[in-house]
Amino acid sequence: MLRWSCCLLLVSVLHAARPNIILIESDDQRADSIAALGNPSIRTPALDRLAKEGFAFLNARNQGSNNGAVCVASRSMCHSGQSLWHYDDNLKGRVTLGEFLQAQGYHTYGTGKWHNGKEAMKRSFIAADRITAGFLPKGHDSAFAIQSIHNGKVLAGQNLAPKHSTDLIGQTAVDFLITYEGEKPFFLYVGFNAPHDPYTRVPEFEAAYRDADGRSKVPLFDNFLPQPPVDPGVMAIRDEVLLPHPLEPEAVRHQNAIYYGMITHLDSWVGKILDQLQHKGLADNTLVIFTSDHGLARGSHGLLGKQNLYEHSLRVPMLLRGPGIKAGGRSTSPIYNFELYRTLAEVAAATPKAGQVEGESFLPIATGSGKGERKIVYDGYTNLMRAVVEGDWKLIETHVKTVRSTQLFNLAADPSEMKNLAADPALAEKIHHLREQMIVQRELWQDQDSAFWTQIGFGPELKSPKSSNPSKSREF
Ligand SMILES: [Ca+2]
Repeated sequence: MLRWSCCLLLVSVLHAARPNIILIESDDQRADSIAALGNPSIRTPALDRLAKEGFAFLNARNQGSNNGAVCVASRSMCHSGQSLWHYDDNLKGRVTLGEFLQAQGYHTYGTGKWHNGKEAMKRSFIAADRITAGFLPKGHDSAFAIQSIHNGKVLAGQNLAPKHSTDLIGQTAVDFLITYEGEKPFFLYVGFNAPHDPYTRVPEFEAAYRDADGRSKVPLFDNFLPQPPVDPGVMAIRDEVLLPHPLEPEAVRHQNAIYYGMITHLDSWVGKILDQLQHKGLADNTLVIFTSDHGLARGSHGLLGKQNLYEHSLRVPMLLRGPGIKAGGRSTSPIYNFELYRTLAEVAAATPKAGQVEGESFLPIATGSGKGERKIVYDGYTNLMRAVVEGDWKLIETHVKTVRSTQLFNLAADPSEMKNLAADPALAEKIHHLREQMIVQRELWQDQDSAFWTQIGFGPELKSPKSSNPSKSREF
Protein backbone atom coordinates (compact mmCIF):
# COMPACT_ATOMS: atom_id res chain seq x y z
CA MET A 1 0.00 0.00 0.00
CA LEU A 2 2.42 2.61 1.17
CA ARG A 3 6.13 2.67 0.96
CA TRP A 4 8.21 4.92 3.08
CA SER A 5 11.84 5.28 2.30
CA CYS A 6 14.21 4.41 5.07
CA CYS A 7 17.80 4.82 5.97
CA LEU A 8 19.19 1.31 5.89
CA LEU A 9 22.32 2.25 7.77
CA LEU A 10 20.44 3.79 10.67
CA VAL A 11 17.97 0.94 10.83
CA SER A 12 20.77 -1.61 10.76
CA VAL A 13 22.37 0.15 13.72
CA LEU A 14 19.06 -0.10 15.54
CA HIS A 15 18.82 -3.77 14.71
CA ALA A 16 22.35 -4.54 15.80
CA ALA A 17 21.61 -3.01 19.18
CA ARG A 18 18.38 -4.98 19.69
CA PRO A 19 16.92 -2.31 21.95
CA ASN A 20 14.60 -3.07 24.81
CA ILE A 21 11.04 -1.88 24.20
CA ILE A 22 8.68 -0.28 26.69
CA LEU A 23 5.14 0.23 25.42
CA ILE A 24 3.11 2.42 27.76
CA GLU A 25 -0.54 2.64 26.79
CA SER A 26 -3.02 4.70 28.77
CA ASP A 27 -6.77 4.35 28.41
CA ASP A 28 -9.08 6.94 26.81
CA GLN A 29 -6.46 9.72 26.76
CA ARG A 30 -7.00 12.49 24.24
CA ALA A 31 -4.12 13.35 21.93
CA ASP A 32 -4.31 16.99 23.01
CA SER A 33 -3.67 16.19 26.67
CA ILE A 34 0.08 16.81 26.56
CA ALA A 35 1.36 20.20 27.69
CA ALA A 36 4.44 20.26 25.46
CA LEU A 37 2.31 19.60 22.40
CA GLY A 38 0.14 22.66 22.91
CA ASN A 39 -2.18 22.25 25.89
CA PRO A 40 -1.39 25.00 28.44
CA SER A 41 -4.06 23.77 30.87
CA ILE A 42 -2.58 20.38 31.68
CA ARG A 43 0.57 19.34 33.56
CA THR A 44 2.47 16.43 32.00
CA PRO A 45 6.17 16.88 32.81
CA ALA A 46 7.15 13.29 31.95
CA LEU A 47 5.28 13.27 28.65
CA ASP A 48 6.81 16.66 27.94
CA ARG A 49 10.22 15.09 28.55
CA LEU A 50 9.42 12.31 26.08
CA ALA A 51 8.25 14.90 23.56
CA LYS A 52 11.47 16.86 24.01
CA GLU A 53 13.84 13.90 23.95
CA GLY A 54 11.83 11.95 21.43
CA PHE A 55 9.48 12.11 18.48
CA ALA A 56 5.80 13.05 18.47
CA PHE A 57 3.27 11.95 15.89
CA LEU A 58 0.60 14.64 15.86
CA ASN A 59 -1.83 12.75 13.65
CA ALA A 60 -1.81 9.22 15.03
CA ARG A 61 -5.25 7.65 15.15
CA ASN A 62 -7.31 4.67 16.08
CA GLN A 63 -9.27 3.46 13.05
CA GLY A 64 -12.54 3.11 14.98
CA SER A 65 -14.56 0.18 16.27
CA ASN A 66 -17.07 -2.45 15.24
CA ASN A 67 -18.97 -2.05 18.51
CA GLY A 68 -19.24 0.25 21.50
CA ALA A 69 -16.18 -1.33 23.10
CA VAL A 70 -13.71 0.92 21.30
CA CYS A 71 -10.99 -0.04 23.80
CA VAL A 72 -11.24 -3.69 22.80
CA ALA A 73 -11.13 -2.88 19.11
CA SER A 74 -8.16 -0.55 19.32
CA ARG A 75 -6.14 -2.86 21.54
CA SER A 76 -6.91 -5.87 19.40
CA MET A 77 -5.76 -3.96 16.33
CA CYS A 78 -2.53 -2.89 18.06
CA HIS A 79 -1.75 -6.36 19.38
CA SER A 80 -2.46 -8.03 16.03
CA GLY A 81 -1.35 -5.34 13.59
CA GLN A 82 -4.64 -5.77 11.78
CA SER A 83 -7.11 -3.15 10.67
CA LEU A 84 -10.67 -2.47 11.78
CA TRP A 85 -12.29 -4.92 9.40
CA HIS A 86 -9.93 -7.81 10.11
CA TYR A 87 -9.20 -7.88 13.83
CA ASP A 88 -10.61 -10.34 16.32
CA ASP A 89 -11.67 -9.15 19.79
CA ASN A 90 -9.79 -11.93 21.57
CA LEU A 91 -6.93 -12.16 19.05
CA LYS A 92 -7.99 -15.68 18.17
CA GLY A 93 -5.64 -17.14 15.57
CA ARG A 94 -3.54 -13.96 15.52
CA VAL A 95 0.15 -13.80 16.37
CA THR A 96 0.07 -11.21 19.13
CA LEU A 97 2.70 -8.52 19.34
CA GLY A 98 4.12 -10.04 22.52
CA GLU A 99 4.12 -13.48 20.98
CA PHE A 100 5.89 -12.17 17.90
CA LEU A 101 8.56 -10.40 19.94
CA GLN A 102 9.09 -13.54 22.02
CA ALA A 103 9.84 -15.40 18.82
CA GLN A 104 12.47 -12.75 18.06
CA GLY A 105 14.22 -13.46 21.35
CA TYR A 106 12.54 -10.88 23.59
CA HIS A 107 11.57 -11.43 27.19
CA THR A 108 7.96 -10.21 27.26
CA TYR A 109 6.47 -8.89 30.48
CA GLY A 110 3.12 -7.20 31.04
CA THR A 111 1.23 -5.25 33.65
CA GLY A 112 -2.04 -3.34 33.62
CA LYS A 113 -5.01 -3.33 31.32
CA TRP A 114 -5.54 -6.35 29.12
CA HIS A 115 -8.81 -6.37 27.25
CA ASN A 116 -8.43 -9.13 24.70
CA GLY A 117 -8.99 -12.42 26.49
CA LYS A 118 -7.00 -14.65 28.81
CA GLU A 119 -5.73 -16.98 26.12
CA ALA A 120 -4.10 -14.19 24.08
CA MET A 121 -2.71 -12.67 27.27
CA LYS A 122 -1.01 -15.94 28.13
CA ARG A 123 0.48 -16.17 24.68
CA SER A 124 1.71 -12.56 24.80
CA PHE A 125 3.73 -12.55 28.00
CA ILE A 126 6.34 -14.87 29.44
CA ALA A 127 5.52 -13.32 32.78
CA ALA A 128 3.06 -10.71 34.01
CA ASP A 129 1.92 -9.16 37.27
CA ARG A 130 -1.15 -7.15 38.18
CA ILE A 131 -2.92 -7.52 34.91
CA THR A 132 -6.16 -5.59 35.30
CA ALA A 133 -9.53 -5.90 33.64
CA GLY A 134 -10.70 -3.66 30.82
CA PHE A 135 -13.00 -1.72 33.11
CA LEU A 136 -12.89 -1.02 36.84
CA PRO A 137 -16.56 -0.33 37.61
CA LYS A 138 -16.09 0.35 41.32
CA GLY A 139 -13.30 2.84 40.74
CA HIS A 140 -9.54 2.84 40.27
CA ASP A 141 -8.92 2.57 44.01
CA SER A 142 -11.26 -0.34 44.64
CA ALA A 143 -10.52 -4.02 45.37
CA PHE A 144 -10.61 -5.19 41.77
CA ALA A 145 -9.47 -8.52 40.37
CA ILE A 146 -5.96 -8.88 38.99
CA GLN A 147 -4.15 -11.67 37.22
CA SER A 148 -0.54 -12.71 36.86
CA ILE A 149 1.40 -15.14 34.70
CA HIS A 150 4.15 -17.23 36.23
CA ASN A 151 5.68 -20.45 34.96
CA GLY A 152 3.17 -20.55 32.14
CA LYS A 153 0.15 -20.39 34.43
CA VAL A 154 -2.40 -17.61 34.83
CA LEU A 155 -3.02 -16.88 38.50
CA ALA A 156 -5.93 -14.88 39.88
CA GLY A 157 -5.63 -12.34 42.66
CA GLN A 158 -7.07 -9.14 44.10
CA ASN A 159 -5.97 -5.57 44.50
CA LEU A 160 -6.54 -5.78 48.22
CA ALA A 161 -4.71 -2.74 49.58
CA PRO A 162 -6.66 -1.30 47.76
CA LYS A 163 -4.21 0.68 45.73
CA HIS A 164 -5.06 3.06 42.89
CA SER A 165 -4.69 1.19 39.60
CA THR A 166 -2.14 3.72 38.36
CA ASP A 167 0.06 3.26 41.46
CA LEU A 168 -0.30 -0.50 41.28
CA ILE A 169 0.62 -0.71 37.60
CA GLY A 170 3.30 1.97 37.68
CA GLN A 171 5.06 0.36 40.65
CA THR A 172 4.93 -3.05 38.95
CA ALA A 173 6.62 -1.60 35.88
CA VAL A 174 9.31 0.08 37.96
CA ASP A 175 9.86 -3.13 39.95
CA PHE A 176 10.36 -5.04 36.73
CA LEU A 177 13.03 -2.58 35.63
CA ILE A 178 14.74 -2.85 39.03
CA THR A 179 14.80 -6.65 39.08
CA TYR A 180 15.20 -7.75 35.46
CA GLU A 181 18.68 -9.12 34.91
CA GLY A 182 18.04 -11.39 31.94
CA GLU A 183 20.28 -11.46 28.93
CA LYS A 184 17.44 -11.14 26.46
CA PRO A 185 16.22 -7.71 25.47
CA PHE A 186 12.87 -7.08 27.12
CA PHE A 187 9.45 -5.97 25.91
CA LEU A 188 7.65 -4.30 28.80
CA TYR A 189 3.97 -3.56 28.27
CA VAL A 190 2.44 -1.09 30.75
CA GLY A 191 -1.31 -0.60 30.34
CA PHE A 192 -2.56 2.14 32.64
CA ASN A 193 -6.33 1.91 33.19
CA ALA A 194 -6.41 5.67 33.75
CA PRO A 195 -7.87 8.05 32.72
CA HIS A 196 -10.79 5.81 31.74
CA ASP A 197 -13.92 6.35 33.84
CA PRO A 198 -15.09 5.95 36.54
CA TYR A 199 -13.43 9.25 37.28
CA THR A 200 -11.62 8.50 40.51
CA ARG A 201 -10.24 11.50 42.28
CA VAL A 202 -6.51 11.68 43.02
CA PRO A 203 -6.46 14.77 45.27
CA GLU A 204 -2.73 15.48 45.20
CA PHE A 205 -2.73 15.56 41.40
CA GLU A 206 -6.18 17.06 40.91
CA ALA A 207 -5.31 20.03 43.13
CA ALA A 208 -3.54 21.74 40.23
CA TYR A 209 -6.86 21.91 38.42
CA ARG A 210 -8.91 23.46 41.24
CA ASP A 211 -9.14 27.03 42.51
CA ALA A 212 -9.17 27.93 46.19
CA ASP A 213 -12.91 27.22 46.31
CA GLY A 214 -12.51 23.81 44.72
CA ARG A 215 -13.93 24.83 41.37
CA SER A 216 -12.47 23.41 38.20
CA LYS A 217 -9.87 25.55 36.46
CA VAL A 218 -9.93 23.36 33.35
CA PRO A 219 -11.50 25.25 30.46
CA LEU A 220 -14.00 23.58 28.17
CA PHE A 221 -12.59 22.27 24.92
CA ASP A 222 -13.13 24.84 22.18
CA ASN A 223 -15.61 22.57 20.43
CA PHE A 224 -17.78 22.08 23.50
CA LEU A 225 -21.49 21.87 22.75
CA PRO A 226 -24.38 20.96 25.06
CA GLN A 227 -25.83 18.58 22.47
CA PRO A 228 -24.32 16.80 19.46
CA PRO A 229 -24.90 18.64 16.17
CA VAL A 230 -25.73 15.33 14.51
CA ASP A 231 -27.36 12.39 16.28
CA PRO A 232 -24.61 9.77 16.38
CA GLY A 233 -26.96 7.03 17.57
CA VAL A 234 -24.87 6.34 20.67
CA MET A 235 -26.52 8.51 23.31
CA ALA A 236 -27.65 5.56 25.44
CA ILE A 237 -24.14 4.07 25.64
CA ARG A 238 -22.39 4.19 28.99
CA ASP A 239 -19.89 6.90 28.14
CA GLU A 240 -22.65 9.25 27.08
CA VAL A 241 -24.72 8.73 30.22
CA LEU A 242 -21.87 9.74 32.53
CA LEU A 243 -23.60 13.14 32.60
CA PRO A 244 -27.11 14.20 31.61
CA HIS A 245 -27.67 15.92 28.28
CA PRO A 246 -27.80 18.73 27.41
CA LEU A 247 -24.35 18.92 28.95
CA GLU A 248 -23.98 21.51 31.66
CA PRO A 249 -20.61 23.30 31.27
CA GLU A 250 -19.67 23.28 34.95
CA ALA A 251 -20.44 19.56 35.26
CA VAL A 252 -18.15 18.83 32.31
CA ARG A 253 -15.42 21.06 33.70
CA HIS A 254 -15.67 19.30 37.06
CA GLN A 255 -15.22 15.87 35.46
CA ASN A 256 -12.45 17.14 33.22
CA ALA A 257 -10.50 18.34 36.26
CA ILE A 258 -10.63 14.78 37.59
CA TYR A 259 -9.71 13.44 34.13
CA TYR A 260 -6.71 15.79 33.96
CA GLY A 261 -5.73 14.84 37.50
CA MET A 262 -5.71 11.17 36.52
CA ILE A 263 -3.50 11.99 33.53
CA THR A 264 -1.04 13.97 35.66
CA HIS A 265 -1.02 11.06 38.12
CA LEU A 266 -0.12 8.51 35.43
CA ASP A 267 2.39 11.00 34.01
CA SER A 268 4.18 10.89 37.37
CA TRP A 269 4.62 7.13 36.92
CA VAL A 270 5.85 7.59 33.37
CA GLY A 271 8.47 9.84 34.96
CA LYS A 272 9.41 7.16 37.50
CA ILE A 273 9.72 4.57 34.74
CA LEU A 274 12.01 6.92 32.78
CA ASP A 275 14.04 7.67 35.90
CA GLN A 276 14.51 3.99 36.70
CA LEU A 277 15.53 3.31 33.13
CA GLN A 278 18.13 6.06 33.43
CA HIS A 279 19.27 4.85 36.84
CA LYS A 280 19.87 1.38 35.48
CA GLY A 281 21.81 2.68 32.51
CA LEU A 282 19.29 1.36 30.00
CA ALA A 283 17.91 4.61 28.60
CA ASP A 284 20.21 4.69 25.60
CA ASN A 285 19.25 1.20 24.50
CA THR A 286 15.53 1.22 25.17
CA LEU A 287 12.78 2.40 22.88
CA VAL A 288 9.99 3.98 24.93
CA ILE A 289 6.61 4.44 23.34
CA PHE A 290 3.76 6.30 24.97
CA THR A 291 0.31 6.10 23.46
CA SER A 292 -3.36 5.55 24.29
CA ASP A 293 -5.99 3.32 22.73
CA HIS A 294 -8.12 6.19 21.40
CA GLY A 295 -9.25 9.67 22.38
CA LEU A 296 -12.41 10.88 24.10
CA ALA A 297 -14.97 13.63 23.58
CA ARG A 298 -15.23 15.03 27.14
CA GLY A 299 -17.77 17.65 26.07
CA SER A 300 -16.56 18.19 22.52
CA HIS A 301 -19.47 18.09 20.05
CA GLY A 302 -21.91 17.52 22.90
CA LEU A 303 -20.42 14.10 23.53
CA LEU A 304 -18.54 12.45 26.38
CA GLY A 305 -17.33 9.15 24.94
CA LYS A 306 -15.32 7.71 22.10
CA GLN A 307 -18.10 6.21 19.99
CA ASN A 308 -17.81 8.78 17.22
CA LEU A 309 -15.48 9.76 14.38
CA TYR A 310 -14.45 13.27 15.36
CA GLU A 311 -10.71 13.84 15.66
CA HIS A 312 -10.84 14.25 19.46
CA SER A 313 -11.98 10.65 19.75
CA LEU A 314 -9.92 9.08 16.97
CA ARG A 315 -6.54 10.68 17.62
CA VAL A 316 -4.12 9.26 20.16
CA PRO A 317 -0.89 10.49 21.73
CA MET A 318 2.09 8.79 20.06
CA LEU A 319 5.52 9.56 21.48
CA LEU A 320 8.69 7.58 20.76
CA ARG A 321 12.09 7.99 22.40
CA GLY A 322 15.14 5.82 22.04
CA PRO A 323 18.13 4.86 19.90
CA GLY A 324 17.97 6.44 16.48
CA ILE A 325 14.77 8.36 17.23
CA LYS A 326 14.96 12.02 16.28
CA ALA A 327 14.88 14.16 19.42
CA GLY A 328 12.27 16.90 19.22
CA GLY A 329 10.98 15.52 15.94
CA ARG A 330 7.36 16.05 14.92
CA SER A 331 5.22 14.62 12.15
CA THR A 332 1.73 15.45 10.97
CA SER A 333 1.68 12.46 8.66
CA PRO A 334 -1.38 10.32 9.36
CA ILE A 335 -0.58 6.98 10.97
CA TYR A 336 -2.80 4.31 12.51
CA ASN A 337 -1.92 3.06 15.99
CA PHE A 338 -2.13 -0.57 14.81
CA GLU A 339 0.98 0.20 12.74
CA LEU A 340 2.88 -0.03 16.02
CA TYR A 341 3.10 -3.77 15.34
CA ARG A 342 5.06 -3.41 12.13
CA THR A 343 7.07 -0.56 13.67
CA LEU A 344 8.17 -2.69 16.62
CA ALA A 345 8.86 -5.63 14.33
CA GLU A 346 11.28 -3.39 12.48
CA VAL A 347 12.87 -2.36 15.77
CA ALA A 348 13.32 -6.07 16.54
CA ALA A 349 14.89 -6.62 13.11
CA ALA A 350 12.09 -8.96 12.14
CA THR A 351 9.54 -9.24 9.36
CA PRO A 352 6.06 -10.60 10.06
CA LYS A 353 4.79 -13.31 7.73
CA ALA A 354 3.16 -12.09 4.54
CA GLY A 355 -0.48 -11.26 5.16
CA GLN A 356 -0.12 -11.36 8.93
CA VAL A 357 0.11 -7.64 9.57
CA GLU A 358 -1.33 -4.55 7.85
CA GLY A 359 -0.09 -1.00 7.50
CA GLU A 360 3.47 0.26 7.50
CA SER A 361 6.23 0.82 10.00
CA PHE A 362 6.46 4.45 11.04
CA LEU A 363 9.99 3.97 12.36
CA PRO A 364 11.51 5.66 9.27
CA ILE A 365 9.53 8.82 10.05
CA ALA A 366 10.64 8.79 13.68
CA THR A 367 14.29 8.30 12.73
CA GLY A 368 14.08 11.15 10.23
CA SER A 369 14.73 9.04 7.16
CA GLY A 370 11.16 9.07 5.84
CA LYS A 371 8.33 11.58 5.79
CA GLY A 372 5.27 9.40 5.43
CA GLU A 373 3.27 9.24 2.26
CA ARG A 374 -0.25 8.46 3.38
CA LYS A 375 -2.63 10.95 1.80
CA ILE A 376 -5.90 9.53 2.96
CA VAL A 377 -7.28 7.81 6.05
CA TYR A 378 -10.49 5.89 6.56
CA ASP A 379 -12.32 5.37 9.84
CA GLY A 380 -15.48 3.55 10.89
CA TYR A 381 -17.77 3.11 13.83
CA THR A 382 -20.19 0.14 13.74
CA ASN A 383 -22.87 0.44 11.08
CA LEU A 384 -23.49 4.05 12.07
CA MET A 385 -20.60 6.05 10.63
CA ARG A 386 -17.78 6.21 8.16
CA ALA A 387 -15.22 9.00 7.72
CA VAL A 388 -12.58 9.75 5.17
CA VAL A 389 -9.86 12.37 5.47
CA GLU A 390 -7.99 13.42 2.35
CA GLY A 391 -5.51 16.22 2.87
CA ASP A 392 -7.34 19.01 4.67
CA TRP A 393 -10.82 17.70 3.92
CA LYS A 394 -12.86 15.36 6.05
CA LEU A 395 -16.20 13.80 5.27
CA ILE A 396 -18.26 12.02 7.93
CA GLU A 397 -21.35 10.12 6.82
CA THR A 398 -23.72 9.05 9.60
CA HIS A 399 -26.80 6.89 9.28
CA VAL A 400 -29.00 6.50 12.35
CA LYS A 401 -32.25 4.64 11.85
CA THR A 402 -33.70 6.46 8.85
CA VAL A 403 -31.76 9.69 9.25
CA ARG A 404 -28.69 10.29 7.12
CA SER A 405 -26.31 13.13 7.99
CA THR A 406 -23.34 14.43 6.05
CA GLN A 407 -20.62 16.51 7.67
CA LEU A 408 -17.83 18.15 5.71
CA PHE A 409 -14.95 19.90 7.47
CA ASN A 410 -11.81 21.65 6.37
CA LEU A 411 -9.39 20.53 9.07
CA ALA A 412 -6.79 23.16 8.17
CA ALA A 413 -9.20 26.05 8.63
CA ASP A 414 -11.34 24.34 11.24
CA PRO A 415 -9.37 21.72 13.17
CA SER A 416 -12.06 21.61 15.85
CA GLU A 417 -14.67 20.44 13.28
CA MET A 418 -17.24 23.07 14.16
CA LYS A 419 -18.15 24.43 10.72
CA ASN A 420 -20.04 21.82 8.78
CA LEU A 421 -19.73 22.88 5.13
CA ALA A 422 -21.88 20.09 3.69
CA ALA A 423 -24.70 22.45 2.73
CA ASP A 424 -22.46 24.77 0.72
CA PRO A 425 -23.43 24.31 -2.96
CA ALA A 426 -19.93 25.33 -3.99
CA LEU A 427 -18.59 22.24 -2.25
CA ALA A 428 -20.97 19.70 -3.78
CA GLU A 429 -18.25 18.44 -6.09
CA LYS A 430 -15.89 18.06 -3.12
CA ILE A 431 -18.47 15.91 -1.32
CA HIS A 432 -18.99 13.82 -4.44
CA HIS A 433 -15.24 13.29 -4.73
CA LEU A 434 -14.85 12.32 -1.06
CA ARG A 435 -17.74 9.87 -1.33
CA GLU A 436 -15.96 8.25 -4.23
CA GLN A 437 -12.80 8.09 -2.15
CA MET A 438 -14.77 6.57 0.70
CA ILE A 439 -15.83 3.76 -1.60
CA VAL A 440 -12.24 3.27 -2.77
CA GLN A 441 -11.16 3.02 0.85
CA ARG A 442 -14.01 0.66 1.63
CA GLU A 443 -12.67 -1.72 -0.99
CA LEU A 444 -9.06 -1.22 0.05
CA TRP A 445 -9.71 -2.10 3.68
CA GLN A 446 -12.25 -4.80 2.80
CA ASP A 447 -14.96 -3.05 4.78
CA GLN A 448 -17.71 -5.60 4.26
CA ASP A 449 -18.76 -6.18 7.81
CA SER A 450 -21.43 -3.57 8.20
CA ALA A 451 -25.02 -2.78 7.40
CA PHE A 452 -23.83 0.80 6.92
CA TRP A 453 -23.27 0.35 3.22
CA THR A 454 -26.72 -1.07 2.63
CA GLN A 455 -28.26 1.95 4.35
CA ILE A 456 -26.22 4.89 3.24
CA GLY A 457 -27.56 4.95 -0.27
CA PHE A 458 -24.63 6.00 -2.40
CA GLY A 459 -22.12 4.07 -4.37
CA PRO A 460 -22.34 0.45 -5.48
CA GLU A 461 -23.76 -1.95 -2.94
CA LEU A 462 -21.57 -4.71 -1.62
CA LYS A 463 -22.35 -8.05 -3.17
CA SER A 464 -22.71 -9.91 0.11
CA PRO A 465 -22.57 -7.57 3.09
CA LYS A 466 -22.46 -9.35 6.38
CA SER A 467 -24.34 -7.81 9.25
CA SER A 468 -22.25 -6.23 11.96
CA ASN A 469 -23.26 -6.90 15.50
CA PRO A 470 -23.47 -3.59 17.35
CA SER A 471 -25.64 -5.13 20.03
CA LYS A 472 -22.80 -7.26 21.38
CA SER A 473 -22.79 -6.72 25.10
CA ARG A 474 -19.53 -6.08 26.88
CA GLU A 475 -17.90 -3.56 29.12
CA PHE A 476 -15.83 -0.89 27.48
CA1 LIG B 1 -10.04 2.99 26.03
